[in-house]
Amino acid sequence: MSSASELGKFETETAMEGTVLRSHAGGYLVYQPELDINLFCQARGRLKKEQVSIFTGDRVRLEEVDLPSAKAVIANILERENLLSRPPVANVDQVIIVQAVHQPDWIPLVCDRYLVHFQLETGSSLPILCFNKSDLASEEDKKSLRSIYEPLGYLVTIVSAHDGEGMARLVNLLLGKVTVFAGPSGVGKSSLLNCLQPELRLKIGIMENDFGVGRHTTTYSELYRVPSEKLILFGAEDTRPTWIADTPGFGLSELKHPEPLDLGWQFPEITKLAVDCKFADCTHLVEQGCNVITNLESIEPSRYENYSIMVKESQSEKSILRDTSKKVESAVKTVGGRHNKAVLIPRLNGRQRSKSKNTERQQLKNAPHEEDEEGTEEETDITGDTTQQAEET
Ligand SMILES: Nc1nc2c(ncn2[C@@H]2O[C@H](COP(=O)(O)OP(=O)(O)OP(=O)(O)O)[C@@H](O)[C@H]2O)c(=O)[nH]1
Ligand SMILES: [Mg+2]
Ligand SMILES: [Zn+2]
Repeated sequence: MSSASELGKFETETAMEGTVLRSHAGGYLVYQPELDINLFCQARGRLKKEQVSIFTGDRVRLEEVDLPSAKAVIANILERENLLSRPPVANVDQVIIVQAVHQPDWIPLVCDRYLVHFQLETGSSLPILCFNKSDLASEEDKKSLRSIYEPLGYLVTIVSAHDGEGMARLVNLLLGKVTVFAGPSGVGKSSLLNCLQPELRLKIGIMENDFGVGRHTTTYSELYRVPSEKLILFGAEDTRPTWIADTPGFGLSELKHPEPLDLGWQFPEITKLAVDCKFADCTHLVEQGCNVITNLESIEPSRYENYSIMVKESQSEKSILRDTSKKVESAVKTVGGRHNKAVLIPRLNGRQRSKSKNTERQQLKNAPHEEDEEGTEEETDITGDTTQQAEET
């Protein structure tokens, strides 16, 4: 990469474009390909005022490029091809889900949760599965991982950032693409980038024991361009620009929560069988005439178990939501419906309600008799709305 001072004064009349590598000190680090330099950029005031979000991977139009200080202003964001919500990276060609075979031990349910999340995120393409730390894995481990996922159409790479095993195949998958490395913390996402490009010296977790691998060592998403000479070292046959986003490991609570009936479509083996189920809204869990249940022996047991767990979770989330909204409905009421100005306000209990003028008059008329506790009263609530309601006893 050239340094700004080497390039001297650069004619900046022509519009320049760049790629956002990451947020940086309240601004952004942007790579400009023609100059082959990184520029520290601030967003134009208008973008800030309009609260326009700028993400790693966004392509932007640059103005006021000042080479000596390597600074510029982001004038606009160019149209995005796509945007992942978690991790937030724009213009992504593919996602590689990185997991460790051991340290931390591979967990099938976690793997399937990540697959579902990224399939929902990307809509079309199947994510690639990358199992790292193969130096800690037995041949049996590797065979069993492949045997679960390859027959379903997933690309499986088994690699070691420590001894370089499998890296040539991984590099060929990366070539010419913008790839996001995503997955749990401590599985070696940053280590894989360091393996490809040792000069990056990315911070990696400290291996404390088999389980306590550094928690969230990487704290922000950053896009790195892998130089072609590095790719060639790993046997790449061409030199197309290759980008990798290293991202922080993220927790299960941040994964997408699909609807129960959408989950079947995220499991290719269930989708294939579901076309012959008796009911269109089959959950494939208990129904009579379910073609998935009839052919259960053709599905890898851990996959069906994970599918069932996710569907049941999603069903119970939905029923909790329904119950909560029922409780909310009975605890609030709508007032003032005109001009879309209806608002929800809490219903008051008897003790908190003030008596309406009519009720007060009625009570004076009836005095000195005791107030009839079973009677009705008009309730005036804090908004001044009057409603007829049975008095609570
Ligand atoms: N044995 C072995 N250990 C590895 C390998 N790759 C990474 N590690 C170790 O795993 C630990 C975590 O690696 P990181 O690269 O920080 O993991 P990460 O996925 O980037 O983690 P976060 O940034 O927290 O999301 C470090 O102690 C690495 O040395 C590998 O191929 N084999
Ligand atoms: Mg990391
Ligand atoms: Zn079914």
